[in-house]
Amino acid sequence: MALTTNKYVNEWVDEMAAMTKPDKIVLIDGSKEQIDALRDEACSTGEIIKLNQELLPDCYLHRTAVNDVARVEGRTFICTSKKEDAGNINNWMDPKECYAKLTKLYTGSMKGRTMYVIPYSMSAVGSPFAKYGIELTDSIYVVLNMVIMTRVGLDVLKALGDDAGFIKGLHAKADLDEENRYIVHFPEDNTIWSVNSGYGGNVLLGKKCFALRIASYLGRKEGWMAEHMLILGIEAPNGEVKYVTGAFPSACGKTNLAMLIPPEIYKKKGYKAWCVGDDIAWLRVGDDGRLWAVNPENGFFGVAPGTNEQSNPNALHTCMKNTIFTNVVHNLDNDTVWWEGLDKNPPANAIDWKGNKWDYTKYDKKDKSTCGAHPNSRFTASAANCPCLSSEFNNPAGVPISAIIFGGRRAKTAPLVYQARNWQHGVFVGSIMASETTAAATGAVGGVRRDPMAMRPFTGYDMGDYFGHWLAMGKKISNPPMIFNVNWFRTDDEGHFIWPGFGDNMRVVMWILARCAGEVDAVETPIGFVPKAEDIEIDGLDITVDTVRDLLDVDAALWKEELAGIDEFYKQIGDRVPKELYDELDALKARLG
Ligand code: SAT
Ligand code: MN
Repeated sequence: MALTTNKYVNEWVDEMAAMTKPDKIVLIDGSKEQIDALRDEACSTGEIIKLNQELLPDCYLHRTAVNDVARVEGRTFICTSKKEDAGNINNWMDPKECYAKLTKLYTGSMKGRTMYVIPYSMSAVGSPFAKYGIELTDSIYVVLNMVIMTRVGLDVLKALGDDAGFIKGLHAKADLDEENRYIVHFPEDNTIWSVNSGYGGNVLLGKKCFALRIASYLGRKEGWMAEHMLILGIEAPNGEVKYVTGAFPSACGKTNLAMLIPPEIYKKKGYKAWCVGDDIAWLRVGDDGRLWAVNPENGFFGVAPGTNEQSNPNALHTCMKNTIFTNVVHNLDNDTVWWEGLDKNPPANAIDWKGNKWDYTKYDKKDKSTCGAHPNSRFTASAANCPCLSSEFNNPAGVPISAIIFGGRRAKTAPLVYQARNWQHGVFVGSIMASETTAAATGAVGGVRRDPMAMRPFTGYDMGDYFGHWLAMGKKISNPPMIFNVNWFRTDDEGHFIWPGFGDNMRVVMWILARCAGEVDAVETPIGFVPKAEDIEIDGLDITVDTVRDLLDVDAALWKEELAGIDEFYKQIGDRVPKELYDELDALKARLG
């Protein structure tokens, strides 16, 4: 019997099954009975571990293979027919060659296994933003995560109808062989293939693979944008809500900013903060000439370590039920979970992320190999669990964006906040983003790398063309958001963060919104507009206006050192970097003197 009523879906599933040879094919309808049964099956095989159902209802623990704990950028490819279209920043493989190479790896890889067919929607089914995908996978863990992270079910097939316009994702765990791990994208074929991994970002194909790499490609073609951005709403005491998006590299605090708790000074005046999204935004120009955003996801795949009652109580509460924890510590005494930075009571009787007995007394903050939880351990939790979820979360029209905020981890150069002079300059500001690397991708942690718009690992086409698309979008938005850059991570001479961060970042967002409303002045510097120190609210903080002044300082000498690096990076991207951005670079040079 045919699997669905859509012949394109059926033909493609048949073709993939002929290659991978699963014993069984199961359509995921998203029903509670089906998902419960899959969960039970995964528990019985040890793929997931059921946690204390009184303390953590419907929560489970999963451990990935030890060699499979983060996205693998070196093994991620964009396979366009012309190499130039993938650009110099992406890894490229010829599509024909890539299909052939991976076909060998997939062939027979699902023998003895079940192939699950997951119909899913990115953003609310039926929304003008919505795009549909089908992921084929032999991993129940993937099914259970996709059910949380996206909208899964038969209504997706219904909305797709007889159409061929769905994103075809194929995932096989195969042998989890690192040497043969590939995450490849064929934007011209709406296809994603992933093999030999079981880690979230590599295998939850709706997330980075579709909602960023493929979607960015589609967005350029169709005149919209797919960005690595959180979406945050700030509600004023009069009930009016203003929305901002924020682009930060992985593990730089997007989830924390997206779920912030307002500092006391704002709370008592009646301000509230609402989370629309913590990782990905799809943006379109509305009839009103503004930029409108939706979060295409339906859950959070957040970094666990450092999440606690102070840093992000909303995230903590979000993952206290119906959550899958990956690579955290298992507390055997009460069947709960733990991670570094959760609290000061590491469990004495525990298993670490590798599945070994863990001795917390040997834990050394400076030696990551002694951690109980992997630094990139994660929680997968439903957006609906989030105490500060915006009432607009499911609004098919999205929310109007007042400001776009770029940011990264910089110990010195970037000030706490600055505002771009206009859209074009803002695109330049985004394009020169740089950040110290984190554990979210394999590789060295802590070096500075250029990460334009936080999209370096996620742009499905040439980076120069991507900048060009930003400039082109600016021409279509008659009432564009203002563009800012923030840096929460400036350090003092001993390497301590100066700015308190977390919920107190709202103080900076409030200045940003005041600028958007034309309510506050700013000081012009060579890099853009910075606040007057006294305009950053510090009531309730133990830092002084002078410290804020230091945080806002623009060190011309450091910026002059940046110039050569920017030029070099543009050259590396290649000849599609728009002239406008070189003009901006020249103008910056001139302003720095
Ligand atoms: O691993 S994911 O790509 O899903 C998360 C991240 O790195 O931002
Ligand atoms: Mn991310």
